[in-house]
Amino acid sequence: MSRLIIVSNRVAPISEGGPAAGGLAVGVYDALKETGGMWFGWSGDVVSAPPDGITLEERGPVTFATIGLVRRDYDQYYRGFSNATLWPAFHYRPDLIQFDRHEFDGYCRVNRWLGQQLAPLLKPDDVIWVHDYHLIPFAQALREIGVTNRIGFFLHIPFPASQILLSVPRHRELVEALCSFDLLGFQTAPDLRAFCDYIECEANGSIVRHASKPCEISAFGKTLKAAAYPIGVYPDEIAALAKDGESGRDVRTVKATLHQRKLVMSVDRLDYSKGLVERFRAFERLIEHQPQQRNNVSFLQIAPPTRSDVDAYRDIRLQLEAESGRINGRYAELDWTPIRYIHRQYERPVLAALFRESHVGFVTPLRDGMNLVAKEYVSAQDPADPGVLVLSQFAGAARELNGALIVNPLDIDGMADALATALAMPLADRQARYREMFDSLRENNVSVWRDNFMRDLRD
Ligand code: ADQ
Repeated sequence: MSRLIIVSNRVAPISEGGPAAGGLAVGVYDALKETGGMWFGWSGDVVSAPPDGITLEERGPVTFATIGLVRRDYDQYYRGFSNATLWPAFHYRPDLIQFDRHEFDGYCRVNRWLGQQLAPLLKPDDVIWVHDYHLIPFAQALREIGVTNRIGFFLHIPFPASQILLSVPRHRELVEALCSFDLLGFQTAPDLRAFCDYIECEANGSIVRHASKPCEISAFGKTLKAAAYPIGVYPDEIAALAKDGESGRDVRTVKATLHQRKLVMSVDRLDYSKGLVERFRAFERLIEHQPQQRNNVSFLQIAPPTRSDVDAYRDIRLQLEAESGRINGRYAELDWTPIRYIHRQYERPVLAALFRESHVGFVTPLRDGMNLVAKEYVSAQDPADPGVLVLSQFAGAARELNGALIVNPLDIDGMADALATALAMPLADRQARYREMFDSLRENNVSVWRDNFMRDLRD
């Protein structure tokens, strides 16, 4: 079989079977090991002078190919256009979009430069799979220098409705660039629909739709295919990690400090798309309106900072610190802190074990392509005494996890009510919901996501 070449902004720091590896990284790495191939992307280093070339590291049949970025490229391509323009726009926050034409030029320039670095390493029958919004112009860049290999693209974040996308200057160039891929993958059917709507209504393109095959798109003088491929996890592996971690130090500490109280838990990157402020307020509403919950339930929010050099991320951090301080100041008692807000990264086995310990998984993003935390929470539960997932209707995962209590993350009272329902839910109901969700996670695990995408790309 032909080699697989994965291209992503960052190359995952894989230590085989190691705790840092998330579902996506493990799924993609598995595919690479099966077919042999290469994982190419930014090393994560900002370097003082343009790098001499790519650093290659062989691990069995897989080559990790990484390269540093100079400060200007980092600022324009990564911090600028990717994270201050595309990320807010694609998460339906046009109010947060910052656009600078030099950053857009830098974004396109870095994509071309990365393409030029990769091209000499390619073999004629390699299949290339590009990931995420940092690399929208990557296929176009490769085509311009004569690369004819099959190239697919998977968008991990939502694809916005046309009216939102139109607020991004140069949107037409972005969508035209997307049409240089052979296959586009989206997380959910609504994301695919939003893309098709742009093609038909804004780009004068045409679409042939099929019931169980990717649709065929003609636009900008190109033809390509597109479909939804919801990303999954490996639920059995997560369940095993969670069980193993039950007696670990961190879990014992949390249990000891809970003193039999119930635990509501959330884990996110600290990002304004994750709905953290609204979530804190919903927990406050619960203890405000239901005094019997006070001193009987604690909320643990784990959220390590990310992208802290983008303004909007500094703002959300300050806002959350203020909210948790205010709520705790108002309700805390000598032996009870309502909200435990922890600003750091935990390893996967610890998170899995904490998920298993908690009575409610509270996952309420304002927008999210999929949200793997929701799937990991369900996977980690004890089948004999599972917790309840409270999930935002705006997470891609809400379309699959039918046993969750689905909430609107802007409806603070509705979220507080869902928390109360979850905390009081009888065992039989919890078990039925858990079983349905676990079975569906097993059926649509991350291998299924990867294999379906690769089948359609090779087709
Ligand atoms: P993210 O926005 O990062 O991913 P999510 O899917 O929830 O969102 O998390 C990705 C991984 O990071 C999960 O495996 C999770 O366990 C881990 N993680 C999150 N917070 C953590 C923490 N505090 N400590 C340690 N690990 C943590 C993007 C899109 C999502 C999409 C994924 C995959 O935004 O919508 O689901 O890609 O496609």
